[in-house]
Formats: sequence, structure tokens, C-alpha cells
Amino acid sequence: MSYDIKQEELMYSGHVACPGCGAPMAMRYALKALGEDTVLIIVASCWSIIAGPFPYSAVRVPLLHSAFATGGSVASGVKAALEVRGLEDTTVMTWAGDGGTFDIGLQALSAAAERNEDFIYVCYDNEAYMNTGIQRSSATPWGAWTTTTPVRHPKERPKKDMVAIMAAHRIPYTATATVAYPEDFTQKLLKAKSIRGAKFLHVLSPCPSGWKSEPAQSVLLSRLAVQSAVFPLYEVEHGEKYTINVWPRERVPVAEYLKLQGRFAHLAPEDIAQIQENVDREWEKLVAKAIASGQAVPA
Ligand SMILES: Cc1ncc(C[n+]2csc(CCOP(=O)(O)OP(=O)(O)O)c2C)c(N)n1
Ligand code: SF4
Ligand SMILES: [Mg+2]
Repeated sequence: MSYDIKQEELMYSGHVACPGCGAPMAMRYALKALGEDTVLIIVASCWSIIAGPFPYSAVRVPLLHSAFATGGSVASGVKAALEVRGLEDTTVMTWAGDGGTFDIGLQALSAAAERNEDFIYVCYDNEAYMNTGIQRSSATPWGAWTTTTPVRHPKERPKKDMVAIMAAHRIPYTATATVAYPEDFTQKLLKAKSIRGAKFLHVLSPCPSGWKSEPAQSVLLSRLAVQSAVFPLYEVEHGEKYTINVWPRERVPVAEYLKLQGRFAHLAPEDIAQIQENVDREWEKLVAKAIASGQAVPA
């Protein structure tokens, strides 16, 4: 894969994320890929704080803070206003957390996707409501500790399959990404920018505060998530063509990923075996979809 990430920085230093947070890393790559002709809509989340207090901003593009539930509808309105002004080529990007996407903003996102509005929606997924104190969301994985799923009552439901939900809208482009594979992430953003219509990117975003992980290990965690197939890198075109972008040569056991995170420290060996079984099953289902879409499995 060629190294084609631009040198130009569209994020200033001095943002206010916690050390090691995956969310500003993801934004940095996203803005480098999309360029300055981008209007950014930030939904209530950690990123509302990371961006800095008005009149300061950590990003060098126009930025609109939006209410929690409105990422899809605000983007639709901004795009329409830009078109009225003859600015059809300006990229509109909504940036929202998992709470703002999987849960609270799902209706507005679904409606915008069904209308096939011309925008990119990026969900940076740290798997809980981090900004308000690590509450469980429907993106929180099975077994994880959060402040609303304490150790004696960890989460008993699986993570919602948001990519499947977006693919079911038959939008032109849906993809997953992580900051451990920046070229892959960049390619996906460039592809999304080149397509008219609704595009959805699901980006895993390690949160050292909420995952109880080492700040220096966020990129490592992002890589292990892909290599273990906890978070595979793939894309779905028009809801039916599945392509796996990174095939782990040898799948890393999920235990390697889990053990670096205090939020899973209470899990018993049989819990980890259960997680491994679930991950294996989901990976096989994904491989089957990619093969059915015409992709060859690498030797
Ligand atoms: C309607 C509404 N309810 C609650 C809040 C408080 N609130 C602000 S950010 C946030 C958590 C957001 O979680 P998520 O979308 O996962 O983003 P993260 O903070 O994890 O980055 C909440 C509950 C709000 N701003 N608006
Ligand atoms: S709480 Fe987590 S997501 Fe929020 S800024 Fe800190 S590390 Fe990032
Ligand atoms: Mg979150």
C-alpha cells in the first residue's frame, strides 16, 4: 500500500483530549485526507471539548457544533445551504461518537441515509459515553466494564452491528477504519469524498480513560483489534459488495487485545473463550460475504 498521507496539517496542536486518545488521531488523518474545503459538524461528544472553547478551535476548517441527536439532519441542511451558494464540491463531514450515532442520533442518521444526502458521516467509536463518565452505549462490547455496567453486572448484550444497519440503507459506501492503518483510512476517506451520496465510516477509537489502557498503546490496541478480527477492516458498496481490506496473516487471539484493557480485567477464561467464539463466527460470516461478492481469499 502506498504512503500517500499529506504533510499539511489541518489540526492545530493544543487540543484538549486526554493523552493517547484515539479521537484526535482519527480527526487529524481525516482532515489531511479531505482537505480544507470541508465543513465539519461535531455532535455533542468528547470532541465537542477536544475542539476547544469558542473562539478557539483545534481544526483549520469551518466547524459547527450540533445537538446530540442531529448529526444527520444538520449535515443535510448544511449541504443544502452550500448548494444554494453554488458550493457543490465542498465536503460536509459529520463527526460523532458511538452514543451520538448508535443510540441518540440513529434516527436522524437513518433518515439522511435513506434520502442519500451527500455527506460523510464518521463515527469515532470509543464504545461508551465517555464525555459524561463512561456510561454503557449500544456500541459497548459484551462483558465490558463501564460505570453503568459495573464489574458484578458487566454488559450482557453484544455490540450493535452499526455497519450492517448502514449497509441495509443501500447507501453507496460504508467502511470501517482504525488509526493503526492510516493509509487504509486515508484511501477510504478519499473514496468517500469522490462519491456523491451518503457515506458512513466507522472508526475504532481507543479511550485510555474509559478502557483503562495505557495512553501509549492506543495504536497498538487499534492494530490488535484488526489482527484479532475484533474490528475487521472492510467496506460495503451499495449495501451488497463486501471487500475485506486487511486480511490478518495469522489471527491474534482476542485475549491479546483484551488483556491490555482494564475494562476487561474481571473476565474469567470462559468469558474470553466465549468472546473468541463470537469473534470467530462473525469473521467467518464476513469472509463469506466477501467471497460471495467476488473477492478471493489471499493464500
Ligand atoms: C440530548 C442530550 N443528552 C445528553 C447530553 C450530554 N452528553 C454530552 S456528550 C455525551 C456523551 C457522548 O457519548 P458519545 O457519543 O459516545 O461520544 P464520546 O463522549 O464517547 O466521545 C452526553 C451524554 C447532551 N449533550 N444532549
Ligand atoms: S475521555 Fe476518552 S475519548 Fe474522551 S478525550 Fe479522554 S481519552 Fe479521548
Ligand atoms: Mg463514545
